[in-house]
Amino acid sequence: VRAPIPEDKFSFGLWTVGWTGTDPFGVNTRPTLDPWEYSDKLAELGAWGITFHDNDVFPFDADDATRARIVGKLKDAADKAGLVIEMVTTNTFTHPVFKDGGFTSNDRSVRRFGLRKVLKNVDLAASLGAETFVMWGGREGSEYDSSKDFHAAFSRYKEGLDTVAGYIKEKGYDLRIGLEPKPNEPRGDIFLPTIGHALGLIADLENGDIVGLNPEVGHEQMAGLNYTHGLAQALFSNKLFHIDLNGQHGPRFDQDLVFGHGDLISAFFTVDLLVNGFPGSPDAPRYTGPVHFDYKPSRTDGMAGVWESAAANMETYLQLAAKAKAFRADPAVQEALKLSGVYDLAEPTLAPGESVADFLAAEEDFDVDAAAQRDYHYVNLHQLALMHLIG
Ligand code: GLT
Ligand code: MN
Ligand code: MN
Ligand code: MN
Repeated sequence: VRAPIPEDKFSFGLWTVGWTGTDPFGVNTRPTLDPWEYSDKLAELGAWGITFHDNDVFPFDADDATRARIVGKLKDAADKAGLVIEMVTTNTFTHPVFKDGGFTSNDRSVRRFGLRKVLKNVDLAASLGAETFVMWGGREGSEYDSSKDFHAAFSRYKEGLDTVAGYIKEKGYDLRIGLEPKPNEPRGDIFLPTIGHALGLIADLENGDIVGLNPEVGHEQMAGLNYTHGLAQALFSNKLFHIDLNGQHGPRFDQDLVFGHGDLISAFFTVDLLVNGFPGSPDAPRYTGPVHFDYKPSRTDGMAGVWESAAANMETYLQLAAKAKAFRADPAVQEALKLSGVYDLAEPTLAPGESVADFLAAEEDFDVDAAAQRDYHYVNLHQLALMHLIG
């Protein structure tokens, strides 16, 4: 498989390769580098872009001068390395002040502080030319159902999102918000646990036109859900603004493995959707944004392992992309897709101009028994995919 090129639009969060291995049971196993050391190395590996939280770059309590100095240094390094800063996000989860959330804390003074931090970071994102502003509400949630007025919590979440989206519009920034769902961890239950929940809230926003999704593989799989289905529904609603690719083994703690190191066949069909689109719906929305990896180099790896695992994400994606292309181009697969009726689903159920009355009155020859016995041959089709994947 070929080496990554800028056209692949591979990007990485600075917090991914920058994770030093601290977890709830142990301290760091790797040193902390400066942000530009991570970005230089990512560029060398063939990445096209980087992303970060405000506090991946400058400390939580940095004054404006310090903030500007450090950000300027990173921006220079990114420019020199030819890296795009495609997404910026805000850390509203590490500092203890956010232990009950940023937008949905029961403490109003915390909510006002959190909203200011996010708005200030919107200005930064816009000034750096980022196109997406991710909002992962990691601490928006609860452990105890007694602890929140949930109606008020959703009202405050909505208020916060509408305020940020309204501010972006008012300033004329070329920025869209990507909500990132996650079912749990660090909170017992996080608000907006899945893609579907987020789509529901977005539909209730006043400024929802610039609010979409940044779905993460592992987060949907932690909820036992199918990531590719989720991407498909987000695309259907024109809300797939950004993606976080990684690996996960079903419902358990958030593993953030290398892409493909979890459910591999699911990863194959995710890439198939991304590079080939929907098989029978050529006019359907397609994802054209960055291929962003949000993984964690395992704690058992050292610094060499950090760069090996970063490269592994891109290598896996490129390998799966090549296989997905070959899968769709294979005449045997095309035959199988037809035999399974995959292309037939795109045909509307009612005829053009057919009224419900006409439809109900129509006398149709339909052999229930024959239709009930139809063999869809889905297993054979899936086996063809598997053979392309492992062959
Ligand atoms: C945090 C989380 C990730 C999100 C980041 C964006 S924050 O690292 O675990 O899944 O994408 O805020
Ligand atoms: Mn994750
Ligand atoms: Mn994560
Ligand atoms: Mn993520």
